[in-house]
Amino acid sequence: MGYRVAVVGATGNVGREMLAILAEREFPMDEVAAVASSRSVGSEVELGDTGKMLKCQNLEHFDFAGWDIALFAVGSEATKIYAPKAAAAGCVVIDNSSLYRMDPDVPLIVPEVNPDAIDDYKKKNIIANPNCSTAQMVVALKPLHDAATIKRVVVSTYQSVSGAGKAGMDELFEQSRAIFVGDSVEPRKFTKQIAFNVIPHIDTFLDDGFTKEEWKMVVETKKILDPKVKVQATCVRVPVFVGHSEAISIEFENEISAKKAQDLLREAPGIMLVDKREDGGYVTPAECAGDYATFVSRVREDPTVDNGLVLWCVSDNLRKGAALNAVQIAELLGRRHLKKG
Ligand code: 11C
Repeated sequence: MGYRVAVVGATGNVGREMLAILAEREFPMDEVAAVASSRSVGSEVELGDTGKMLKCQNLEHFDFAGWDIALFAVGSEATKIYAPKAAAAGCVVIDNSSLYRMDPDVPLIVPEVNPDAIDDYKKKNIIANPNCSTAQMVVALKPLHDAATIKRVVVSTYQSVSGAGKAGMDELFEQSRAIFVGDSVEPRKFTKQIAFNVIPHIDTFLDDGFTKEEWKMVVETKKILDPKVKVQATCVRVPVFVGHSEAISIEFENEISAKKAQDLLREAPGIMLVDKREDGGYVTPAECAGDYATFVSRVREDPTVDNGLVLWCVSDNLRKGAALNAVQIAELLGRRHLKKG
């Protein structure tokens, strides 16, 4: 016996990956529904590459009663209306938007890092999925924090355009083409030209000069990993289609060598260490797209602080950063709370 699972936002970048990953990981499902806004009603999406086509159902009229789990991948506005309805109907919502992440009654989960926090999910029947740039970072930090206690993290991100949805991907493609053929480039989704450029601005500006994306990395890391860890982030959009990269500097309470960190990272769940100190002995986003792992490379000691390390971390932002983490949460929920069969 399996679950009845609804994927809400099934036609978007993340929703499609959710369907693909449910199929790839053979999540036990008796039924799966593709749910989307009224614009997509009648269109079909495939369940991964199983050949099984799902007709999109209208979110406005979808009855969540009798459904076990809903994976939400719609913006905060739609989530605000429909997630509480689903939760009240007895369906556990795993939400990819930022709406509930900092709600004290909603667990914010990365299964490799804080699985026990899921036990609180019944307070609202909602579980939050973190921001993509946070998810991969905390997976890399966890084994190091357990070994030597992290005091402070300084991170610079190199985030792909798929983090901004299909419109972001289309804009990179169209601007690249326009530049090649000598046409003019008009930014639409992004604030400046993204093709052959980098933009130090993701999400809205806050009063202190940081952006909301940077703030999310601070507060979400504290909630998932440890409230005592200080984080300072600069988030940058780069002309890459899929895969976020991060250069992370970490200061620890206790001594930890690069060798010890490599040994810990090699064994840690969800991590693939690729760290040969030679040409090409590291991972780039072009190689991580479509993969599950959080890749770590270039682990080295930071000679400018006591007990410091620096590393490079890359992951598929649509997978570990969104859809994979959501399906892993569903698997964890199934193992701990919603047992079937
Ligand atoms: C980006 N990280 O790359 C964002 C996308 O809070 O879930 C995901 C935003 C979020 O633009």
